[in-house]
Amino acid sequence: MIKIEFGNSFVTDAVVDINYVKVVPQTQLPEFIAVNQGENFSISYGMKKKDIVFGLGENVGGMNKRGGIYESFCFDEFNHTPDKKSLYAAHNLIIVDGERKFGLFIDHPGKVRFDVGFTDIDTLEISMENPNFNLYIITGNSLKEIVKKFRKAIGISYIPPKWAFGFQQSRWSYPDMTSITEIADKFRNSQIPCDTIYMDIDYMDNYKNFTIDKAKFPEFSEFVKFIKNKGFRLIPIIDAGCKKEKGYDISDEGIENGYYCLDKDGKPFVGAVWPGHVYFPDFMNSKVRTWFGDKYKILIDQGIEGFWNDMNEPAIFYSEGGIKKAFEKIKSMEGKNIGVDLYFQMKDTMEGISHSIEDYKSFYHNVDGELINHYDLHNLYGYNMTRAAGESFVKNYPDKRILLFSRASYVGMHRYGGIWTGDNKSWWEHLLLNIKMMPSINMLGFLYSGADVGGFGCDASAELVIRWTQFGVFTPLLRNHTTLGTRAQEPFAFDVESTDIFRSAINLRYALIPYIYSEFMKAAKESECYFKSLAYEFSDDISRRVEDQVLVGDSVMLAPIYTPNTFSRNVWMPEDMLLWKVGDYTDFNYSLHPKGHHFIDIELDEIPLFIRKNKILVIGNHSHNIDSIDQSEITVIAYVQDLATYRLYNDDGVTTNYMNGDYTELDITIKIQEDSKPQVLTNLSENSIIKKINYLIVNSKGQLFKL
Ligand code: MIG
Repeated sequence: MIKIEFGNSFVTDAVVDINYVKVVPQTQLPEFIAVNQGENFSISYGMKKKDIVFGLGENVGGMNKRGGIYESFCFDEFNHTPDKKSLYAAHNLIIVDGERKFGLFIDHPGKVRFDVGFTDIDTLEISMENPNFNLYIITGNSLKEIVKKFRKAIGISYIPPKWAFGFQQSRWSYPDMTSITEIADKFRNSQIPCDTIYMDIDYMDNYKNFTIDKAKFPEFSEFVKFIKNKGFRLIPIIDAGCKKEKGYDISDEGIENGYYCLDKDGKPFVGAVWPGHVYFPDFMNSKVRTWFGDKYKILIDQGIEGFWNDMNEPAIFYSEGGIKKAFEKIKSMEGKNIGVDLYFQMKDTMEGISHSIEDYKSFYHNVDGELINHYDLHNLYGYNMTRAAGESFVKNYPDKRILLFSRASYVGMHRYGGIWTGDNKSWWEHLLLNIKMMPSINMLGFLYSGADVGGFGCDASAELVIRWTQFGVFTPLLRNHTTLGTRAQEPFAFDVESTDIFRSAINLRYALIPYIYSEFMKAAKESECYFKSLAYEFSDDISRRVEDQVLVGDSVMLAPIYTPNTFSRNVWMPEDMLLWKVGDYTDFNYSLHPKGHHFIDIELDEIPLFIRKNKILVIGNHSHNIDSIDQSEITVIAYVQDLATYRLYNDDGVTTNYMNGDYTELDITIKIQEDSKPQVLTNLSENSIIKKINYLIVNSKGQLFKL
């Protein structure tokens, strides 16, 4: 990977391992990349007809980004419609996969625009308002190799505790002890596994970060224990903005120490979010990160073990200055005959007060004594909020894994936490968007990620939540979440039959933990992806164009259903495959299919799971939560033509001891010669937690061997 510096770029700390980077002068820019110094600074590449363009992480559009314009500008975008150009993240990695294969990472904290053959069908043009940036060029023989090189340079992905791979339930909000307890009991009574319950903004005292509303939770730490005894962990939300209020320690301390962002006059910048007026911590300042990060301890001391960081683009409903101007404008219209022009002006004035560029340009960060305008560093804000928490966890609790994920992100934040994909809607289109986004997000190292299952905005039908959950079974972060005032969408919120289907799907998730966790951990350690597009592993022309199937780890392919009233679909099998339509996971049924196009029936209660040729899937048992799973028995499910091997990784799931070699690797080898019985070999040791291994091995003739 080579690095070329343009102008004087801000140090983002996205790339951390310089061993993988060679700095070269601009004169060594490869001849296929052109630099254009127009009104906006841009670089461009002439795409070939067959080039596929992957990347951009969390954004709209497909896996192949060709034909669209995308912008990196972290934004509180609650309407993920196809006309949008950005969501909450700035993931400036783009990979051209054609005869020439290379990746470009534009390390730049301001707005970056990617025109991927929209304006001119064959031109990839990347432009910036500000010409100070570092360009990284990554070459390799395959998409996989390019991603791996890039990932090595940006550092190892965040590792959550194992219980964070359980099913998680959220809504805005379960506001108090009664509602949370009720949800916990409903999970247990309906015998649906679940590990966590989320606390959205209403748990706080007047939306003040790190406080608890005493009326709703008189004895908070007792309540945390009470819920934990039922087998659940509580996960509170933390917002970026801190309430401006004399006497609130976080407000006061921040002001006394100059920890908040400043306006042009050097006074603390005041915006508004939930509690009305707020200050924004200056996360670009390392002292502020330490200060804010250590505040999480207040909740950790009360028994909390995980957090989600929200509104950190940052979202600003309005600023003091912005709303003043808006009122003046509206007042000036009062009494006038409001026709088309004024009508739209009035509407735009009110809508324009939120997340306005003018506001983003009106405050400053103190970076080592130098004041830098927020707009120029905008995309680093959420990243550094999550970094604040992540760094403080490592410092204060070096042995413990704490769950952490964020809404906004930039490249490099994957070292500190995961991401969820923000405010989607209960639309089928957003289930498909989720499927397409997962491989892209993984390329950036955000392995611990997922969408709001069932959709955040709007009311959801049982069928949508079922199909979404059936895909979510495979996303590391599996959380059902919805907004204020929508129809209940927990797995027990619909009819009895739906509840049964949810139970089977979620039971499968828990049974799959050995595989999911093993593949996740190996992906993190080896700078690999957990979710992959087919193009990642297969180079045939059809695999390269498939947009609605994904690979999960090394052994599994998915072809989810993502449209209503749909009970069959086309599936491209890039090689011979075994299909297991999973209803009840204890019932192994299967069919073999040769490489090619297939039209497959899939009932509402079935999850189609494809096992690749000469690959192995390992499952265990479900339980009501991760901690209580009996790990002594596993079942190896394999489709073997001649030879299959698998390495099952495991560790204690809660400490960081795995970093010092405290983990286990079970090697499984299965050999089949002609029609004979499979030969099985493992390195299982006597002191292993696993005491019994069952085998379900299918050979190329479709014969099943149960050993
Ligand atoms: O804009 O805290 O994306 O998950 O429920 C609303 C309330 C603010 C946005 C988050 C969403 C959360 C909600 N928050």
